Amino acid sequence: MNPSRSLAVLLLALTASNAAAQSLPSDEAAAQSKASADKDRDRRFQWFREARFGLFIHWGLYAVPAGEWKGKPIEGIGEWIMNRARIPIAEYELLAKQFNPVKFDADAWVQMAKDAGMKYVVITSKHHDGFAMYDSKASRYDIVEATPFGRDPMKELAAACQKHGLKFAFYYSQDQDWHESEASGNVWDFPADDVKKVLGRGYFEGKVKAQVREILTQYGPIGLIWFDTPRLITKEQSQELVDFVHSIQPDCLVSGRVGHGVGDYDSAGDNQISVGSTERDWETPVTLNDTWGFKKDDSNWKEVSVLLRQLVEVAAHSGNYLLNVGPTAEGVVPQPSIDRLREVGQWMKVNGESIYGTKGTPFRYDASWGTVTQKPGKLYLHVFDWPKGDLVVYGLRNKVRKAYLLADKKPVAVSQTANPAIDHTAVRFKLPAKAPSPHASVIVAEIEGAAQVDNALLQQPSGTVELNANQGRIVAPSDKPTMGFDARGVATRWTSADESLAWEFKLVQPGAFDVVVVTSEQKYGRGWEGGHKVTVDVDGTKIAGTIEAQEKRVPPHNPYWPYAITKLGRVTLDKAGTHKVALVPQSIESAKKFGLTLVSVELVPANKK
Ligand code: FHN
Repeated sequence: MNPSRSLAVLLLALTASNAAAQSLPSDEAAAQSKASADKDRDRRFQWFREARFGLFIHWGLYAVPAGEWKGKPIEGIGEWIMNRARIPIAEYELLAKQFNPVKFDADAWVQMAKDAGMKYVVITSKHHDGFAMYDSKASRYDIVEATPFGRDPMKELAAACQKHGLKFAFYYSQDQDWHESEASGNVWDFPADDVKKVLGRGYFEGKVKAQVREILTQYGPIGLIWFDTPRLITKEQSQELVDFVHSIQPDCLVSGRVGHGVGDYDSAGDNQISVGSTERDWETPVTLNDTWGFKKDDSNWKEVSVLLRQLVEVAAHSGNYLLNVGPTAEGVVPQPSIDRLREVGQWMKVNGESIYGTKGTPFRYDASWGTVTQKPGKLYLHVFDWPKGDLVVYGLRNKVRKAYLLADKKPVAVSQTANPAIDHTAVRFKLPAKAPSPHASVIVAEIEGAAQVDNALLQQPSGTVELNANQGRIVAPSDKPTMGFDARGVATRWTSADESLAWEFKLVQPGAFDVVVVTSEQKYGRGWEGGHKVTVDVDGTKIAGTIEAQEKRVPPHNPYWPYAITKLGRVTLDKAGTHKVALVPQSIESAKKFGLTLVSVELVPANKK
């Protein structure tokens, strides 16, 4: 077909489809356009949902001081050294002269990511220090012009990703730029910063958009742009940036941290492992130690078991896990990072099927033994705590056709029981004595039909009843309660004693239970408040007490947010079936504004150690 004829045919088709859309009743037209938007979104997100696991790389001039300035260690994350040590621009700029990563090997980095089972790489094209780690014409403050290295590492990384079949993506700090007076963040060189209300137009057009154009035009297809720390940016500017990205590469995804909820997908807080099953695409960035950019004295490396547990839990809530490395100024990925990624990769080689392209758990909550991912016709049971006897799963309604261990495909015997009196079902898996993996062992359960589960909150097979805050019903005098839930599902802004939480759950094994209230400290153990007077009401029996940290518990998937445990008292429930629990505060201490940071109310079998 000649081009003018094909244009005419296209126009005709468009006119016809417009006419058809116009003749539809408006809600039908709206439904049609939503369906086509959803289809397009599914197409754009296909690789992201398939991937589930990516490599984050924080690499920049901050790797030179590596956490130390003028002989003194500087507290906090490595890439923030300019800010934390209040380093004047003129002094920080000199680091460029020392930045010569002669050991940088793009192929080795990408091979490392691939061997770890990662499917995409996101690297800092410009972090808050304002230095471009690629060949920028919009600013001379860049790796090619300002360093002895003189190469564009992003060109090499883009090529290596292309070669190894990984998606390539960029981080870009759009709001904080400590090198620029019109951006946010630098209050030591530009003290007027704190009175600024918006990003300067000169900066936004001349640096941000100019550089975003460069990173979207110089390196081939870019999987996503990871904007970060929206502060001064207005909603209009965030939207402008999203539209700008899409105008250059329509399929490039934009991270939620572009600001104001206008990104293509949500970004959880740093190192936060979300618990809420979500329909929206999301991702969580995680550090291997405590820093993002290289810091020579940070040796607080996470254990492989913690990393794998996080990866699984994120996938079990339909999210992506973006795990960070901070290479040195020589271009070397620290050995402890390489070692951990290699081990994660060994697990992924065996168990990747249970992560890639899966959807989150059909259950409303994670079980005490582990969690679940799924594909059509298959449930992947990720068992973190390998049971001594059988593994019992409550609440699955489907018939299980067969089950096997993912590691060696050895069959697992299954039996299913039902208790119609309380509308309860249980599946029992007969497991070998030894767990296939010390980290997370996967049992594949092939089921008939789409997964169907009991929507009630269920007592765990271990006997414990775990009532998570975000599964409770908020009872408040107003329909706009102050309290809410963070990405971890923890109650936040619970500062009013007029607000309470209520749950209903199904008890399977009656007995005596200790009533335990689990609250969470804020990140790194700071910011917890106790002293709240509360009552836990179990079917009308009231158990009162004060929230205090009688014990600490470090949740394996969220090591930066330790829990405080308060045992309030004991209650006996002698009938299986539905029961009611409410947590009603009498007074809440909130001088520090944290208030009652509830994780869960637990009923723990009284004889359990
Ligand atoms: O301030 C940055 C930080 O340096 C790092 O880049 C992380 C990664 O998620 N994002 C910001 C803090 O949330």
